[in-house]
Amino acid sequence: MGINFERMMLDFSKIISITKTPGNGCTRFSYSPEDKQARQYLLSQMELLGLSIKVDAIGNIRAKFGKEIDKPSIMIGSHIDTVESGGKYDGLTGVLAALEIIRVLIEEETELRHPIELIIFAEEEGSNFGVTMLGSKVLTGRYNVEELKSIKNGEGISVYEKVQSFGLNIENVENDLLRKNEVMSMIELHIEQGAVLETQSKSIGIVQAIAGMNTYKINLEGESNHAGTTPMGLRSDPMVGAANIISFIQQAAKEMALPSTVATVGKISCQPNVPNIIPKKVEFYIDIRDVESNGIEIFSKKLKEKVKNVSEEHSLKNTIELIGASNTVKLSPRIIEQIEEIAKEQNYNYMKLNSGAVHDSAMLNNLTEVGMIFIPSLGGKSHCPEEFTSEKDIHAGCNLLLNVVRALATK
Ligand code: HGY
Ligand code: MN
Ligand code: MN
Ligand code: MN
Repeated sequence: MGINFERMMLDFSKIISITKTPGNGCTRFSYSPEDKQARQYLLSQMELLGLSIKVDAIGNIRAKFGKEIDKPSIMIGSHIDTVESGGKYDGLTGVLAALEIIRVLIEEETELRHPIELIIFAEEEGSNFGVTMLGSKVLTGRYNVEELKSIKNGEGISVYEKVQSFGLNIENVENDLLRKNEVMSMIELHIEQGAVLETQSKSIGIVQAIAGMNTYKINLEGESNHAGTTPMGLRSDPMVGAANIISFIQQAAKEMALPSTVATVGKISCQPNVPNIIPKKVEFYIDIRDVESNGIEIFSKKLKEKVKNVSEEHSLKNTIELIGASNTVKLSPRIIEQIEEIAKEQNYNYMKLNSGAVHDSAMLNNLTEVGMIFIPSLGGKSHCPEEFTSEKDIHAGCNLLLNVVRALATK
């Protein structure tokens, strides 16, 4: 018996309608009213199934079922938070697949030797604070309560305050850490968010490695002055410095780093941000990724050198803050083999590939065996309203995950 696809699509249409930007993609930040509404719906579905539910200190939702509930679980799930005006499928597909798979396993009364655990990670996108995978990083002990008081959003509100005001008990972080023996394996179904499967005409991707990622916040400070009366030779203009560094980033990622290195500046701000004033400060974020473990280090070294040289040339003060970091993660050979065995048996049209996007399951890699299944993204587009994955591919990916979970849970 496969999943009940119509039932899953009912969940899907409910959740994608919960967005702050109707008509312009999905905007559902963690700890927002939209998040609360989506959580209420999903928690009510979990209660209907009689799952034992826990919402942890940072807002990860964990829901388990199975006779021997305290044995190491098979964990499936993803995230429901989005970027600003993001797509419908990023994260949500993996969560709804997990919910539907649990429904099917309960209905068919499969004899399970391990409990199945649905997880919905909080703040995967980092849309509030710029730190991706915050929920899974806190779950796995990468941030403590004190540090959560120092990570702040653009309005100066800390993670601690935001999560507390969402009604969670953030002080409980240390008690809610994931322990080594809790999870036997974690498998995340996710859209590829790239164009490899599509160009290779494959419907399933078995992920080998997940890119590492460094997020830097760069602040350049010069001298604000009158735009009309200040001679060009007497300026220390941080916007010119930023422009130099940003164009270098593109060139360096293309020509001076590893072929697998990518780098993006997707967020920039300027003070006082007035057309007839030479800026005082310019702040921008750099997202650097690579599936090769030394790629980020090679790039970061060149970046720091460039920031230093440009600051000297334009008499600017600079700060470079590493606000988020995650290593390249090679996924579990046992889980990859299990997925491939079933994909072969059931004639899925699959290939193995790496993930340029980061994913929560990578954060659990030192505590359990991790695998990921990708399904195609039309035109490789993601993190935008045009993001699309066909129902046929979603259905195939869910059924593959269901059969992998059955195999792992009955061993
Ligand atoms: O940015 C990412 O790779 C993920 O979608 N948060
Ligand atoms: Mn995602
Ligand atoms: Mn994403
Ligand atoms: Mn993810």
